[in-house]
Amino acid sequence: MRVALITGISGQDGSYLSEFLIARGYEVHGTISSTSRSTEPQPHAKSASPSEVILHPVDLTDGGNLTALLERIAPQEIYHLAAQSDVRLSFEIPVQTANAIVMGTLRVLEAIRSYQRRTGRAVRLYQASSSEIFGLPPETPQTETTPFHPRSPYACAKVFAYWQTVNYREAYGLFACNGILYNHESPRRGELYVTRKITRAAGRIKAGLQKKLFLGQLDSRRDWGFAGDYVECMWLMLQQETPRDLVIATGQTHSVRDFLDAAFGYLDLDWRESVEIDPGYFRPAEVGLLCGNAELARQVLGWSPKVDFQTLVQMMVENDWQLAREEALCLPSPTS
Ligand code: GDR
Repeated sequence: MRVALITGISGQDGSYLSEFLIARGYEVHGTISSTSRSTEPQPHAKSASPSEVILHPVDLTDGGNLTALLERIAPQEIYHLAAQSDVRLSFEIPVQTANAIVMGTLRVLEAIRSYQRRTGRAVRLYQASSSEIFGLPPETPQTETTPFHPRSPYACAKVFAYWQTVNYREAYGLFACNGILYNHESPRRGELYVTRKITRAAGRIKAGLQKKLFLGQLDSRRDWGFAGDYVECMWLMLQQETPRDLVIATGQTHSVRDFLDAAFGYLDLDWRESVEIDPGYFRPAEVGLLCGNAELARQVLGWSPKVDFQTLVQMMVENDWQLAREEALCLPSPTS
């Protein structure tokens, strides 16, 4: 039986990835942090059942801890997803963000190197890179050769993690690769990311549970895909003969306004009646437009996204409209 370890398994991607791997017969282990913040995406309670995933409370600030875990479970594949992944929050807690991403990734790489040296067993590593490393890109769409221009403490940390992964591959021959994933969403997305914040609010406004939705920059454009599609790439990248860094994207870009139109429109609502701008959500440096070209992933992995923008929005709105109706049913009636 193949054994996989997912760091940060309690997030959206860990949830879809663990389901994906279990369906392929893997024994799936996951690390969870006892210090994870409320801004992290939701636990995967609704997906892979806890009995099918073996969880290990591992502090990624303690490298020895991780090496001991590798020796115990002997994974062939490691998916390093753990991070502080909220871009806006990274401006408020840059040091913790760097600790989690920079040192967390380095510890994973070092743990693998020392484990391989001692046991002679090969391990493959997927490193969750991000389109945020392009920040203010000189070209659109971006490819694997587009220069990086990170625009947040989060993105700067991700640039370090990217190059450290490349460095371990080149210096020590590690099978390690970076998936440069553009924004990927789903009904399991954390509620502080803009898409889920919008679909949650649309459902609650429709159900009469909420009146206003406070947002920041509505002109930002992102290449939004479906997280369930993207975890397949993580796995495919580790099944190749040689490790490669790949851009994973849909090639379509939409603004936050477009997302509002689609989400509120699906429930016959006009978002202009509910949305107010709160400058508190503006970022000190904003990433205005990201759009990826995943042609190389298509050639190398034979992958292309299955879920388009409209379907993604519908999927999220339907889920959150249902949640809001359940929430409304649980509320005491005004007369009781
Ligand atoms: P992003 O995702 O920063 O692209 O990073 P997010 O959904 O947070 O923001 C997208 C855009 O929407 C604008 N925006 C708001 N964002 C949030 N969160 N809340 C708001 O109220 C709001 N109003 C407007 C933002 O300014 C931004 O321009 C995500 C994360 O998952 C990263 O971890 C990952 O690496 C990248 O995607 C790829």
